[in-house]
Amino acid sequence: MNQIDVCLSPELIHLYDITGKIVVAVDILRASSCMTAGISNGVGSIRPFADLEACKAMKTQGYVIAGERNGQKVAGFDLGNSPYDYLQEHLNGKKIAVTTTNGTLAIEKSKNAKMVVIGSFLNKSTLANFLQKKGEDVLIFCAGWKGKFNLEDTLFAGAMVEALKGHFLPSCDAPLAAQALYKDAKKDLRAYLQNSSHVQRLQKLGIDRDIAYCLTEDQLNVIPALSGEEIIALDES
Ligand code: 3SL
Repeated sequence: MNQIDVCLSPELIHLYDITGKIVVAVDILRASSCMTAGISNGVGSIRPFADLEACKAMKTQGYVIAGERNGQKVAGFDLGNSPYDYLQEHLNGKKIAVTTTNGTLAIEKSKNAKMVVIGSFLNKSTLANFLQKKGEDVLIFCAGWKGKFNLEDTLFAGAMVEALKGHFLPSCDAPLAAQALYKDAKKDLRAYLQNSSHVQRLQKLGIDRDIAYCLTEDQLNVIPALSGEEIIALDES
């Protein structure tokens, strides 16, 4: 049986051999949710950058540039890091270059994987079905916050472990812990996360509607995947 594992922070990724695995990069609030929303909205491609200046420079190459640091839109960028930014109609077919505090770093650190896909509650079941069909070992890679554990990414990891139980064997205790947390939280994810650090941070910035959107399960049926440097919609046909 294939194995499923969970890396709880980019600081721990060196402990995992990702070369033969499908990595699911996750930053529920909000980078991976934005990417899922954008690809579902018909954005042509999304190019992640950990480095802010490298991302900004993509403007001269015809990219729409999206930038977030500490929850806020970076001055001079076209978009911030709200899923609603990515749902704008005029972005259809456009190329976006994006940099965020944690999510784009996790993607950058995933590049040696066999395949990198983008996970969020928005596309949870579509992704679970895809991973089941592929039959490869899977690592759910939580972006966390500046190297630290965060609850929302871990809950999503647990949701995937739960969705894939019977098909994948947990590799260590992290998937078991994530699954237990998700089972505890799933009745009301929003309430469970009320005291979590990033929900508190985003609430202070007045962005409750992003939180609600990002925690809604199974709204979208796309699988954003890294192809070279760009995230595109995986063609499943
Ligand atoms: O760190 C990130 O990648 C962001 O998703 C954080 S925020 O939700 O935009 O603050």
